[in-house]
Amino acid sequence: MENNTKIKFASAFEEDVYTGLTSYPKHLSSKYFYDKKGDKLFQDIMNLPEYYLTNCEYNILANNTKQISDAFAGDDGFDLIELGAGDGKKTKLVLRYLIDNKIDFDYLPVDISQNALDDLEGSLKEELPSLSVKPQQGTYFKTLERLSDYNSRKKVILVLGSNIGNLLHEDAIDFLRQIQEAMSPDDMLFMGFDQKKNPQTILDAYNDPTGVTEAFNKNVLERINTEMDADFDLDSFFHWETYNPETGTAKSFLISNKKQEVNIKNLDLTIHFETWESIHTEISQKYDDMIVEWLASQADLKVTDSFTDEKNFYKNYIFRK
Ligand code: AVI
Repeated sequence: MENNTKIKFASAFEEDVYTGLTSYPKHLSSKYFYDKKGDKLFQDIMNLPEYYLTNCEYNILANNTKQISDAFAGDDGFDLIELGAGDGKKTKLVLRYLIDNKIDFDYLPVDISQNALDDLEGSLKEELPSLSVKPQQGTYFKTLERLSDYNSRKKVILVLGSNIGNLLHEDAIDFLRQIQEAMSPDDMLFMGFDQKKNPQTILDAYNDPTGVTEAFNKNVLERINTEMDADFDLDSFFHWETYNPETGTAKSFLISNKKQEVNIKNLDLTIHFETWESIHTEISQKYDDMIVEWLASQADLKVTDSFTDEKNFYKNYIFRK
């Protein structure tokens, strides 16, 4: 372990790059995939035929709209808080049903990016003009804390896309616990979890032949090049995916195809790579009911219902306190 306590870093990204690339084995966090280009690449991934997650979750919401919306609404009004709303394509199924059935609710999409919220609000104004939208710019947990007694009525917290899968179990429990702490006894959490399945289906989803996933993975190197004045040669790294069916963990790596040195000027750092040396960049955890129930219990939550698609590829669970 390197001692980097005396180095002044301009950002958490710089510090994480320093720590990750001076560790053995090397690692970088997938949270740094996402800038303007990374967001666009992820949109492209969601349209890939191999990336079944988005379609499965859309189908679950489309085939169970009434049951899910009725569970959200209960007998009185409520508020729907969505963490990381994206383009809202899936959520609009539920929003439309709630409006058509004259349910009293506000929709509060939460995102760190004001741009993403502005785009979503624009499309909602056009498609669902009578919807009451209250966009919330900020981090998930600061916003949840701030909203803990918004309208002082039931809250439903929505987290779609199996984003929890990009966290190690320990961090996933932390994530669930922070949500649990912001919930009142009547509140509900509705969250998507990609399921364990044929390992080949999973490998294919993270290994598309068009190379979009590879470009997405390499975007972290591209960001280091532009934001830290580094000289990663993107052609001398390739994307590699593994899946462990026992643990349900898919892992993405970037592998150096030659012995090389990379300079990161802003960190005053030269990194040496051996031929075939890896940088671990992402985990995409796959689940089954036992793992989800274990995570929930660790966070003092209970699974009370779930919805799946006909192939059991993906599942959305309802949690209560
Ligand atoms: C955002 N997250 C749930 C995606 C996943 O499936 O792990 C990110 C992704 N990485 C490669 N393809 C998609």
